[in-house]
Amino acid sequence: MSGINYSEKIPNNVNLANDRTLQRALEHWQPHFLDWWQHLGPRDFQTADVYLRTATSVDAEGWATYGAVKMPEYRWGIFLADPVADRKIGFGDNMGQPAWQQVPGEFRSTLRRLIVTQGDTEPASVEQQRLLGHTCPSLYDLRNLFQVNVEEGRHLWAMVYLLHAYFGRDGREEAEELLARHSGDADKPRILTTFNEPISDWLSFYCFTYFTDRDGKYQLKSLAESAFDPLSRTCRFMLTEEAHHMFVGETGIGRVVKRTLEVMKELGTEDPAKIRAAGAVDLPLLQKYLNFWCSSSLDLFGSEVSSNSAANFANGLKGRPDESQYEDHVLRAAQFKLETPKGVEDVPMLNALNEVMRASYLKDCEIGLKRWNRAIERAGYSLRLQLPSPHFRRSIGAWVNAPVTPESRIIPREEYDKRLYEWIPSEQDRAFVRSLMQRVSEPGKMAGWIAPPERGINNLPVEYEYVHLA
Ligand code: BYC
Repeated sequence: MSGINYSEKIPNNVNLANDRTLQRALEHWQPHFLDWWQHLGPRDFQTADVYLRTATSVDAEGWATYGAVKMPEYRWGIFLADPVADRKIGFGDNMGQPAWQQVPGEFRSTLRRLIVTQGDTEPASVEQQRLLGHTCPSLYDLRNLFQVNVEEGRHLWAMVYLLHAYFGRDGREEAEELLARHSGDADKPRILTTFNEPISDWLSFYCFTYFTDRDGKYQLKSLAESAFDPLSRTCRFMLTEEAHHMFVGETGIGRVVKRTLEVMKELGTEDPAKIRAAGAVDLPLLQKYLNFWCSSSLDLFGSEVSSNSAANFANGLKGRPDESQYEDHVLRAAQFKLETPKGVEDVPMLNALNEVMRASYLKDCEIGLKRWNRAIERAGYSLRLQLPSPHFRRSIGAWVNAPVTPESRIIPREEYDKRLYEWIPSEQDRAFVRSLMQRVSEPGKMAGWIAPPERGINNLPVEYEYVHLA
């Protein structure tokens, strides 16, 4: 089961050849996907040879092979993690019953909505990043961008497979819609807020892969717990790819910090203006980018109090990440102390699961900050990068539009409006970052605002020609 059949038009490990109707439906969708990729995927690099990894098996050992591929020829396919024998539902009111191999009628529209929402983010991120190739800081980074992009494309395939295989005509229509909505489109935007934000510079790309892909990790982990087994297996495999995306974010920001510290040392100054004049990203500017993307990504967990999340959990559709680490898997009696602008309120735990997940996500976000701050400390500077308060700049939930500073202080609205661009990038800040974004595409060369990575891809040297520009 683990092996993937690459001899078919759509590589897969789901025995697609045995289900002619499904195979035909997906083969009908395939050219629409390729057309979307050509028009809204990475612009101007479709003929380049990119050193990409491709999934060849879904088991733990060596699921990937590496080689030069032109992106439109990447073998996007349908890969599910191996089934767990006799898998049982691990949480909610149906706990202990066999996992579902089909969609129960009563949960059809909710499950479809969850799958569509997940699926919508994947092509959205490719659209957001489509122009970044023009300003890559190195071929190493360009290759990583494209790796992320093709894998997001494959994650779209994963969700489209579920829609086609389990949701009939509605599912096929939703699959078409996934290619019809576009990031930032005034009439047909992507579903979730963050996926309509432009990513027009590499600092944003690293922050997005650090914060937003990490939301992906948490959402996929919670869907991997689902009683709907095909969804669980699909998400389990997607998670193996997600790790690299967060690596790109964490090491990308780490390399920016490293380069900035070098410039600070060379110049003997912490003055942001002098650091900018030397062509590097001053740390307060980086902090603004962290504030922007972290606060935006926090919205992706939904409202603090959510009847959707309560029903999804009770019905077994969506669990908590790593559900087995908890003792109570039913949560009918548990309460949660929720902080709101009016004070602390007791709410049923079932309704507070978005907040529970947001809190564990934030803890995970701290890991990179600790590492970057260690580098700053070692270099002898007192500044520390921080995560913004989870109540800062929220546009969903209990803290929506509340005038809260990144340090969690509630301040008068007027002061907040006046000071907002002390905390997130102003147009001037963005223009400066854009001015740094000059393409560097000679093997081994690096833009001046970012340090080289510690090592290359798949044991190759950093100087390797990861993208051969045709
Ligand atoms: N923007 O009860 P509520 C990834 C909607 S990232 C716009 O507060 P609920 C990736 C919500 O949809 C992971 N709308 O929250 C990363 C609902 O609308 P409907 C993506 C929002 O339902 C990088 C209404 O508000 N996966 O994979 O408990 C690159 C009330 O909802 C937002 C998923 O998100 C928002 N920020 O939870 C590539 C998993 N927040 O349905 C990929 C699937 C909420 O009433 N989605 N709304 O019309 C879900 O589990 C849930 O839909 C949410 C919201 C967690 C998003």
